[in-house]
Amino acid sequence: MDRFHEIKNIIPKVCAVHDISGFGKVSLTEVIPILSAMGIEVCALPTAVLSTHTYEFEDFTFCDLTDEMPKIIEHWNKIGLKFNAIYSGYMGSPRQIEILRDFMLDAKKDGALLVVDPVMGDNALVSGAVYSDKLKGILGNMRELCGIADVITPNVTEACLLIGEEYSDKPINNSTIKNYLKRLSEICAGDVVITSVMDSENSMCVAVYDSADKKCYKVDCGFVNRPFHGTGDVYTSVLTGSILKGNNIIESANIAAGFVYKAIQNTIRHPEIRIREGVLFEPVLSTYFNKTEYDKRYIEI
Ligand code: PXL
Repeated sequence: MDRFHEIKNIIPKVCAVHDISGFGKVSLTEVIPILSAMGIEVCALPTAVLSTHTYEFEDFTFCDLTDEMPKIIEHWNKIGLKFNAIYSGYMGSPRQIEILRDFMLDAKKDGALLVVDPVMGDNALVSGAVYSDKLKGILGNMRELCGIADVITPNVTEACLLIGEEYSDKPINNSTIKNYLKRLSEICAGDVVITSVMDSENSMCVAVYDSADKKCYKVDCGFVNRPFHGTGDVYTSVLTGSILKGNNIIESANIAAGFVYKAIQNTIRHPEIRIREGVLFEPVLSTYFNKTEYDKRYIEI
């Protein structure tokens, strides 16, 4: 999967296709600072502008940018922009996914890495009215988008939606994890990373299918008995940056899990921070990416 290093930019350029939610730390307000701190340039292709994200907020504003997207892409084509990667997250409408698919297929011909986070919901609750109303339309398109990706990063809810499995909040054993990974790898030809997997009553992990060696892994995320919001976008931002820096999928999944763990530890020290405000990842940015070695948190399953 080295083709994306051949695209000649002074530093890697990632096109981030996400919404911008003004408050609450998800999507672009996480993707941009994290990838910048990793030494990667972010070009933003916003899908929507919201006042806040949609989890635990009511009456948020929502401005759909579907009609802007082709215009932005056309301008970029005109000035000859080439991306080392395209990383997509929250999409506001099924039509946006079609626009994104064509954009990704073009970039793939040039060798771009395609990372798709099929953002659709969490904890079985397809969170927020924005999600639930549009889910039906989005799911089919999202599945198709996963089909062209090099890496997909669904959480367990999204993994179940994609493979047509009933979601359960009970812990999942290794053979079920492997079964989900295998079925997702039939949808996506590349690597599969399932986030927020509860693998026992008191531990969480990330499950990884490495398409190069056809092996399954579990990356330990520790356990915290309090939910956190916005960690999926933090995780996939670090994962994408790490792959672009030359690490393989399991090393990258490991580095990303360590980053989220540290951000959560910071957040726990401040119980006054509400779930909907997201995690305190900012203090971790200045030190975490300078390290040459990271604790190994993964095992093969
Ligand atoms: O990736 C999470 C996310 C992104 N964008 C919006 C959201 C959420 C999760 O709640 O509401 C608007």
